[in-house]
Amino acid sequence: MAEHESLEFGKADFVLLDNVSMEEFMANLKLRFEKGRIYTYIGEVVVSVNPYRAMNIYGRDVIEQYKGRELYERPPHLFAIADAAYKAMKRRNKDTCIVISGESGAGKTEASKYIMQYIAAITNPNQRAEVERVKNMLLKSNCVLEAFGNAKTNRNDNSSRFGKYMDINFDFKGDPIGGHINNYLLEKSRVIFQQEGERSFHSFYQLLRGAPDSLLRSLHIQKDPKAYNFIKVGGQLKSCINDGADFKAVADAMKVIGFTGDEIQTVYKILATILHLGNLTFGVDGDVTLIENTKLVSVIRELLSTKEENVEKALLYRTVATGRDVIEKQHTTQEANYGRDALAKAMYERLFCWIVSRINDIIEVRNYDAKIHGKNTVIGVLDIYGFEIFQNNSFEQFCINYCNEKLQQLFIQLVLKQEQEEYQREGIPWKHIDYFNNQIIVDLVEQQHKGIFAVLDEACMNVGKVTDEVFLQGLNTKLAKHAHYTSRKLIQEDPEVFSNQCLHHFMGYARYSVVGFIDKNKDTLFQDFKRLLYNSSNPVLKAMWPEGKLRITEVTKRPLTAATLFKNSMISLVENLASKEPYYVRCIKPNDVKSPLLFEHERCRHQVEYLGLLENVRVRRAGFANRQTYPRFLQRYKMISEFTWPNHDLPSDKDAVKRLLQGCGFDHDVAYGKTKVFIRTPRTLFSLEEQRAEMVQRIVLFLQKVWRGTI
Ligand code: AD9
Ligand code: MG
Repeated sequence: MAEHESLEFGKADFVLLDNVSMEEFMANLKLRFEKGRIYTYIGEVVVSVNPYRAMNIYGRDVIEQYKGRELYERPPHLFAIADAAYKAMKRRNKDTCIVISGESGAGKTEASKYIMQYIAAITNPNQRAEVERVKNMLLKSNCVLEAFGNAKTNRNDNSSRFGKYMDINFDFKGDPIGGHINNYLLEKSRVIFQQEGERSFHSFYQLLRGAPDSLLRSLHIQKDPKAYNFIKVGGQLKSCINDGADFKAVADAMKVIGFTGDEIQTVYKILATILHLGNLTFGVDGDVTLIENTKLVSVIRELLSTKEENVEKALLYRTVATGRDVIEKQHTTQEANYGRDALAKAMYERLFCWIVSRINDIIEVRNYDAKIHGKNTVIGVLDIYGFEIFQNNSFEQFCINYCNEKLQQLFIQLVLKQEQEEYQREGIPWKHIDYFNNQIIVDLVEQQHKGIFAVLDEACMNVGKVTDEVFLQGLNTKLAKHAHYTSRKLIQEDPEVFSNQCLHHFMGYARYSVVGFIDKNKDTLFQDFKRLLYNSSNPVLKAMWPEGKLRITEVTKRPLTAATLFKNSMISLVENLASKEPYYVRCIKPNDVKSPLLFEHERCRHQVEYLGLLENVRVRRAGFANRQTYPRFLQRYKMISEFTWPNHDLPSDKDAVKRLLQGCGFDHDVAYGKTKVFIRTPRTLFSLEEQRAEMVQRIVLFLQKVWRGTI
């Protein structure tokens, strides 16, 4: 425990509660929140409550207090966990990761930024220019990604609408030498539609509010967001964010990261094209579909550097191959509207992925030496979209909430399950602690053949007109008996209201409307648009659409569905995290009104419950803070005992470790497993570390004297 923290602020570690009950847990959490202590530990897990106010705890002075210190020396803080992950990586040459979870608005993205700032601040003491460059870029990339990937929702004014996993690579000195960002499914439907009270991505409003007049003129854009159909749907055009100032900050960040002038201009042109596309309307003349506001077509042509007739044709016709024949089929107005929306969404999504890949090109580990010397270790930071339930929940919420289920499953596997299994395996006396295992819900979504994604894919495979209702029927047939699935019976007259499925997630009930699932899963973009963009004379735009190169007769493969792609990306994300040593930040949202004063008891209790924090305390309390194999333990600490230094003559390493710990007086705080020693409290480990450091110092002094010949 952080010893100097007075009890007036509550217990700094929930493990120290007198009784592990929900009441005591909540009382401690509330007391600490009210006293401005927003972080509390459960062992090495940080529980964080969103303070909804600026806290004076992230400055340079505070960073200095945490640098290189052990977790339990200072009051709980994100910096301590960042330092622990950093130290583990450096000392043991291990890849580590920091997984930040919690529902929408709980503070994950803010936490991830503080963690990165901390890592940037404590590294590169020698101010190597290349390392400074990398650090600067890692930090600046956040600002760009947030502009394009975040939006105001009814839960959070700066809600991440994509998942982000960032690896930071370190050289053998422990300095950052590069990084890599993986992004997960952007909620691209927001480009054309927002629920009431919400906004589209920040980038659009930033452009309108912050771009100089000359730029707006060249894009044929006016300042008023109300003029653009796509971004005014939610009716929420302002937010507490300063869009104008952010435009400049993002433009500067793009420059610093290394985007060229042409690239930045293309980014603006794409944003403007999307805005114009939203204002395009289609009509009919006899049986001919036509564009009503043709002036916009010339504007779009100019922005995309394509031919005008090509833009018009792509919007009104579809080229289809029937056997060896290629014909042009005219869209109905409905199809034309669908195509226009799909184009806008796809252009934005592609832009976003391109931005991420450009950042990756630039921050990738360059230093050849660092690569080949194999000492390149990694800290990964995961900041994903949090669990959310809105008035209307669609495919996107379904994916987001499934992602949160996967992360909870990882937490269960690593913190609750494996821990207990290991005690059993090692023969340590242990009373099993119960917890809710959400694997059943993960399976419900992702299982082969029977899972919701599989049923959805199956529905999409059907030839002919597949409707969302068919999908719902499929679910009802296959999942009727599943304990976590229910659905309302389909009533034809009012499908909007009744076409839904309910899932009992680990965090509570969510009701999803199946309307749009099929379209969003198929994610069709007519080939004609791909060819249009590929044939642009703007090389930056052209490079974003390489598949436009294919002729219609060459396109044969059915692309993977959105659900399958997302499922695969989640499975590989979890595999990746599981291969690293994980550190956890569990974020809690204290209220729904963004108040710094309000601790809504029931709301917080619910989160504590579904995050499994109480079980976490129980496992931790009954368990051991640290474990190491006997040879490894000896390797590190043998110099602190006369029985083991420089070598021991006991029958086994286990006996040697026993002897060493008895000698130091720590025998009462450890248990001896079959292959590992288990240390109960971190203080013991800390003390061993101190003794080791002292011994190392003495040995060094001794050797120096030997070399100087003074001994
Ligand atoms: V979402 O799943 O992306 O919708 P997050 O990422 O969990 O969500 P975020 O970090 O964006 O939430 O935090 C929401 C808001 O809470 C921020 O915009 C801040 O206004 C506020 N916040 C969060 N953490 C802190 C903090 N440590 N100090 C001050 C904070 N304010
Ligand atoms: Mg976020």
